Amino acid sequence: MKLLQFSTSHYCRKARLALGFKQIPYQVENLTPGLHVLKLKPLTGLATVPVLLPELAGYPTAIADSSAILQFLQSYQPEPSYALPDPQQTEALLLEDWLDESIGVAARFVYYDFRAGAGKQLDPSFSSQAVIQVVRWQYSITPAAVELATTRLDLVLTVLAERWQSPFLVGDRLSVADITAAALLSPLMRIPTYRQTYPWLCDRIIAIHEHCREPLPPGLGDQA
Ligand SMILES: N[C@@H](CCC(=O)N[C@@H](CS)C(=O)NCC(=O)O)C(=O)O
Repeated sequence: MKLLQFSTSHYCRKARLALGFKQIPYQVENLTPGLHVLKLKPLTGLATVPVLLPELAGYPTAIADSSAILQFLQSYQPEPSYALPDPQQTEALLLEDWLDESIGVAARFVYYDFRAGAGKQLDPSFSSQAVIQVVRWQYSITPAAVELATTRLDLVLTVLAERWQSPFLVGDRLSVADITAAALLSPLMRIPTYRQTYPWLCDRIIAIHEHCREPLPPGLGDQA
């Protein structure tokens, strides 16, 4: 299988965590932001990564969207499973959707705002700051939007502070909710105030990356 990705994308991290959990061998192809559309549009009709190419006879050529990829992987190789019995699976899927549609976007806003301001010294090079400015323009990352995103993150972190007291967000084993939360909140690990205020979040993100045998995100472990 091949994963088309941006190496820094937290949605691509989600797909890699699922592949790692299932121990499915795969290759990655890192696309160039901007040019990615030329490759993706004809394949999927969409412009976003991750995209999984199963490269197997009898399977779809390309699967777009991280949630669709996780669903495909679960049906392609049921064990080890991140599916729960119903109604827990429905709850996990609802959490996944909320995290995908709202929290992943909020984390992106807060992260790029940090990288352009207080966190500029992480990489002040012209090329890095130029990419950050393009992303801020592309997604309309304005101060007002960052404020709304910060409020959204406060809500999710309040909910998770209670739910992640046990190792898993839903049920008694790892689900799509855990994989999604660990991936989509990982950009916050680059921001010292989040690391300091939410040490339990660092612990959960580390534990899930270890469970899925995926290298830790920047800000945690050796890459801090
Ligand atoms: N809902 C999608 C969101 C993926 C997404 O937003 N990917 C971003 C990178 S983090 C992307 O490809 N952006 C490029 C673009 O929108 O042209 C998923 O879960 O896969």
